[in-house]
Amino acid sequence: MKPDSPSDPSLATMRPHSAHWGVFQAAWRDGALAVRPHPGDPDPNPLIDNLTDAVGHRARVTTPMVRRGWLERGPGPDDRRGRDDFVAMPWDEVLDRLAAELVRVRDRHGPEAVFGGSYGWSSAGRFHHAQSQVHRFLNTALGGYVRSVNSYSAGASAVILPHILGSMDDVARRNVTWEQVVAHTDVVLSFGGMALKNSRVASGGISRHIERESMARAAARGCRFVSISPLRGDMPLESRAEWLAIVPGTDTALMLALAYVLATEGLHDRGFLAEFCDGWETFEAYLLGRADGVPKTPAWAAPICGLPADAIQDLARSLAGKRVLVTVAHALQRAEHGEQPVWMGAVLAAMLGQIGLPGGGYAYALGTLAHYGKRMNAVPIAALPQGTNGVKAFIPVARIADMLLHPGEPFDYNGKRHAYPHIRLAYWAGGNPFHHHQDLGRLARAFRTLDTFVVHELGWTATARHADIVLPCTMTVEREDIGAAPTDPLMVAMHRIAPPHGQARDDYDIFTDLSERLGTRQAYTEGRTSGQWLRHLYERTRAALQERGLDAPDFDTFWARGELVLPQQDDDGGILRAFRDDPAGKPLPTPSGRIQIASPVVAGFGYTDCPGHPAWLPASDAPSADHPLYLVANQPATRLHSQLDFGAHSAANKRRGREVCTMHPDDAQARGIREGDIVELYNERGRCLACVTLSDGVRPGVVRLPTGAWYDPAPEPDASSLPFCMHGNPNVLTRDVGTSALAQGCTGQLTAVQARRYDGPTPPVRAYDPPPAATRQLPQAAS
Ligand SMILES: Nc1nc2c(c(=O)[nH]1)N[C@H]1C(S)=C(S)[C@@H](COP(=O)(O)OP(=O)(O)OC[C@H]3O[C@@H](n4cnc5c(=O)[nH]c(N)nc54)[C@H](O)[C@@H]3O)O[C@H]1N2
Ligand SMILES: Nc1nc2c(c(=O)[nH]1)N[C@H]1C(S)=C(S)[C@@H](COP(=O)(O)OP(=O)(O)OC[C@H]3O[C@@H](n4cnc5c(=O)[nH]c(N)nc54)[C@H](O)[C@@H]3O)O[C@H]1N2
Ligand SMILES: [Mo]
Repeated sequence: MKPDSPSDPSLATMRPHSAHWGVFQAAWRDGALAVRPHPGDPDPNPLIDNLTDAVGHRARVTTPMVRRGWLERGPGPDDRRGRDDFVAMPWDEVLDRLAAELVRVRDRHGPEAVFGGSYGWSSAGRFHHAQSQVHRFLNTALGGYVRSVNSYSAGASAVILPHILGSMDDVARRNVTWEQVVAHTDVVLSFGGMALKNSRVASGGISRHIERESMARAAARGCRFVSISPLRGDMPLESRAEWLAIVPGTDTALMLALAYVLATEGLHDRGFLAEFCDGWETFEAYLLGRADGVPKTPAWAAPICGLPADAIQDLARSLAGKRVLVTVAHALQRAEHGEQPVWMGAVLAAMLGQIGLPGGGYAYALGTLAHYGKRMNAVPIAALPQGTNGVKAFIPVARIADMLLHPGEPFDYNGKRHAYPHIRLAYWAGGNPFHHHQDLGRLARAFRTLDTFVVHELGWTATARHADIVLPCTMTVEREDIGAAPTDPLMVAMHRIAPPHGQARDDYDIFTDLSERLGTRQAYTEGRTSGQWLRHLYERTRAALQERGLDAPDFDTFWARGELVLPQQDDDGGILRAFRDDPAGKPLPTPSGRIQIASPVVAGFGYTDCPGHPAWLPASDAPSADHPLYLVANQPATRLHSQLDFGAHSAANKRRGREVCTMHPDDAQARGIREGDIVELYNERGRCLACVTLSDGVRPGVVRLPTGAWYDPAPEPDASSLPFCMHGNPNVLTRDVGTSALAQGCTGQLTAVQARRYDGPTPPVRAYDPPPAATRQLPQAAS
């Protein structure tokens, strides 16, 4: 953040813009971006500094590029994907070739052979939202595409929550707010913590980061925060939290033991269970051991969780009769059997009887993102309509490699059996599967089965390197857009700050020119330029403001002002409060209309990895003699996912050019590892290097390596060798299996590894260097 004093004459040139990590102001000066946070932001996100040197960085894609093997041999499966060189090509020619390939695939195999899920966060603007753009393009040009459902964020919870409470949106977004925590909560019992690094990010943008001050104010009033996590840093100092350093992946066992104490000491709210819940008896039989012979006592849980039995007992007793808020971070369900802690967290909250009361009950995922715990806007915000998808086939988002490697084979999902479609062409814009997916060696093999892989990117991510056609797109600061999120009152006129880099073009303009070639331009554009779309999309908000008799400036006024404050709804507690106040009149949207402590529907699916009530199911991917450490691969503090990993703030926090992994001093000493050493983390799937820092803020037996370092594989000597990342991408190590047959969510948060000091040669990280460019030896395509 460049500190401009208010008297700085260049202030006038600072213009508003917005990113997922915050609203900011910026100016283009001498080939770099000067940025500073929105003046109203009490706790700005340092991630905005990643923008300063990003625009002209060498990692940017400057011109359309085509992989040499694809150009010379045409579409088809190819082992050279990811290690081939690229040929630069003029826009007209590359779009002619891509249009011809789209037509070939559509006419020969139909749109069910095109994968357009294109998962990813892209950028914050509501119109140039790449994932919406690619969906709209595929719908209008091809009649549809194979889509993906759910997210890497909440793959398990998005499926289990509707069976037990209500939709993700109702349980995470429209539920307990930070205002209520400040005013009412006695105890925040937080599984996975509420790390400020995470809660300063919101999809679509955020203008005021209030989490730090909210926790400080609640703590000052006497609210007690208890953080259950393998990492101390998951709760900010301001919360004055107690830290219970649990063994990763064992929260369900701890919750069961807490429930056991409540149930056997008569501390549970029987009235609440009887009036608002179903299935208590079924669950109680399991909890007390009548069903399986194993009472879930603190003594039973203690060795599983690595916490003393009396600490568990004391914690349980301290909760009864208090306004307790149970939170469960997304991280816990990004793991094998990830449905269980989400469900059991709700059951624990139900036993405490506080669900639906202000500041009490269950706030799934509060503190993991800035769009939770806020009031909802009272007027709609801009969104690009995506059109109609004529293809029925879909996959749960994290089953991408399974789909590509096993076309035609069956998979289970939420009570039904489906079959994987046979994909020939994948189209990605706004996501980085070589960031988000697990077991990257397997993912690379999966992408090699395609005929054609198309990627729009602003940088040479590993995904772009594995593509056949790479189209350079603009960065958010190189175009105009509207910034808004449904839980933030500030709508932002995102001004263009910098000129487009190289030959980069907006995704919208690329799709417009492709649509022209496919004869579907009118359907895609509806006759509008991007500037006309912004005016059109703004109109929805303006009309809603006008209807409420509020200040409803026209577009040009909004644009000149730079921002517009939107009205927000009352802090009404959402569906859980409504249900508590009127259980008969406002039943929950679950099969029984009540909180489902046990679910006959889920039981009826017959999944052994997700039974009909929450249960402790040990993970198969747990530390072993060969791989004795738990790897926590969590969200990075210095960037959003892989975005702008090359940016100033992210780069400044690397060490010796590599990602930093955190290890307990005892684990380091046992391996002869010292502060600042280069270490190798490895298991049966892959290896990676990282620079180590030692800290007693991680539980012994746990190493932390955050996600987001761009994948930088060493050249593979042969096809059978394990991938070896020079930079520190933990997804070479994580496992590519679903959470369960119910949700099939991703399990990237945890895996088992071994670590050793790395004394071998440490080649420089090449992740940001553009791939080798070849000169073309082919005749120009006739177009
Ligand atoms: N091991 C492990 N893996 C994880 C997780 C974990 O905890 N552990 N977390 C998971 C989670 S929660 C998530 S949400 C995913 C995130 O995974 P992604 O959302 O795929 O990650 P991003 O890095 O945000 O990818 C966005 C990409 O879009 C590009 N982009 C930005 N703006 C534009 C644009 O305007 N147009 C185009 N065409 N491209 C653009 C960026 O350069 C970037 O490459 O990762 C998941 N992966
Ligand atoms: N700076 C930054 N912020 C982000 C993101 C980012 O990439 N960068 N990504 C955003 C996105 S898309 C999402 S979905 C959210 C994700 O929010 P989360 O998924 O909750 O975030 P993580 O940092 O992966 O995990 C939070 C903490 O959970 C702890 N944890 C891991 N496993 C266990 C376990 O088994 N038990 C317990 N008790 N704790 C465990 C870890 O110590 C970890 O630090 O974050 C958002 N915020
Ligand atoms: Mo996420």
